[in-house]
Amino acid sequence: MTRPLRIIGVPMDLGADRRGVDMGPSAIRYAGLDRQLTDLDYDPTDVGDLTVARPEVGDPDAVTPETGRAKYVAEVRDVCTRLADEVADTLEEGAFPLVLGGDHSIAIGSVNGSARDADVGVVWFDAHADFNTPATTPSGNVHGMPVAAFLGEGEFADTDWAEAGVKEENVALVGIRSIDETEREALRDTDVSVFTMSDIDERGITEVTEDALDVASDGTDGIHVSLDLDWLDPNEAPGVGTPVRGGVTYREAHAALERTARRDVRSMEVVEVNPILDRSNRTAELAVELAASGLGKRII
Ligand code: B3U
Ligand code: MN
Ligand code: MN
Repeated sequence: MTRPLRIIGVPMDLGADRRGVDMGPSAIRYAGLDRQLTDLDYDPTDVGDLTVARPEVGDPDAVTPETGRAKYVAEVRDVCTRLADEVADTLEEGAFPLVLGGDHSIAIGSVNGSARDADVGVVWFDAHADFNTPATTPSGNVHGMPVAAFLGEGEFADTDWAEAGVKEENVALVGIRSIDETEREALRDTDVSVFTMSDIDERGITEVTEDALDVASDGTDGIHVSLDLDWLDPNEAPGVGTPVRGGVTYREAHAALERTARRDVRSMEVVEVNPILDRSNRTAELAVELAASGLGKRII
């Protein structure tokens, strides 16, 4: 039986410093997403891209008492609000939401949509912890804040668009190797599980991924999978805005997503593909392959 799935493109680059990540959804589609999904017995419907304001229109330096320093936060909020509706509608209609970024700020919308009518856990595959707030951010970029945002940290507390009602103890960050001192301190005060690259070195990707999936599954109705392509080593995924050496290998990434597919995944996003910085669409192709593994593709 084919399973209905919706592809939702979010050509967002307002949460990141480098232009080009707005072309991620096109590059991922061009890399053969639809065909992969059809081969996997999904029935994909591509709903197209959400409209995202051009950076020239917004005010990058807007600082308000509510938001502190968060570039283009009004525009990010607008996109995330619409994305949350789209993801929630998709789930309500019995389809699987697959969100294509765009920078990682869009996760605020995806997680809110996924968690609107259910208890959701989150597995966050990333080089970065994305746990800054407008008060701690070194860059002002909202793509460094989505985990703090959907957990309602700092200025995001009690917001109607950012805080998603997800429990800290159901959030697992995996593959982390670049973390700001303020993020480290803030994370120590939470129940978020942080699995670093050192953990993967010592215990292996399978064990670490299983632990992360247990965290996200414990007492929840399903898992939201957020895959930032800079999770991988830049040798594998050169087309990202903020590459960090020492990431997971091609095989480790597939192994992790294959384990993920065995669980109750209810929504997924692939983000931070930047075709301008890529080599022959390699990173977008990898995003397609890994999405397929996460959605149940097996070698045999
Ligand atoms: N932690 C830094 C850098 C960063 C976070 N996420 C990405 N880069 N992609 C920041 O700006 O918050
Ligand atoms: Mn990220
Ligand atoms: Mn990252």
